[in-house]
Amino acid sequence: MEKIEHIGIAVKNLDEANKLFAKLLGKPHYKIESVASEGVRTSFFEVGGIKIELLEATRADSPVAKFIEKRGEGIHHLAFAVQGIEKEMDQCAEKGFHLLADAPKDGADNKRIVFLHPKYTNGVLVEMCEEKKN
Ligand code: CMX
Repeated sequence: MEKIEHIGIAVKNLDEANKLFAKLLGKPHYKIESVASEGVRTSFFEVGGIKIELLEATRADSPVAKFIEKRGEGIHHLAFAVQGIEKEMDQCAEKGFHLLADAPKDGADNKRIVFLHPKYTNGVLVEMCEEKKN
């Protein structure tokens, strides 16, 4: 793992949360992007080289909708930048972590992403992400 790439925060209403975080951070979000496969609409803020990703569910069976229903709004995941995501996945599996997919998927912000089950990481949903090479 190279560095924290972003912190994901589950919100009920992205437009309202964008206003609130802009007030808190003193600058607006720099982009909004939907990821249909994950059932989310996201927005990004940047603070000191780290991104904050706000996540709003776009359908009832989205992981974010389930999360908010069970636990309310709040920190949803911690994402680490990696180089060579397949190799990192193999190493995590060897170390006993539980990968939530067999292969990386396309995520927001031009990334390939994979998640580790929070049950095996002290209740924290961990994402590994790698910039897509275009
Ligand atoms: N952080 C910590 N714990 C979480 C969690 C999260 N984000 N999401 C779910 N859990 C916990 C639940 O609270 C529940 O705990 P208990 O068993 O103690 O009650 C347990 O995990 C199972 O939760 P569930 O609601 O029954 O949900 P599922 O088992 O169906 O799914 C998970 C859980 C993590 C496998 C699923 O949410 C997942 O695949 N997440 C990865 C994908 C994702 O989150 N995508 C959205 C973001 C996309 C993006 O960033 O672009």
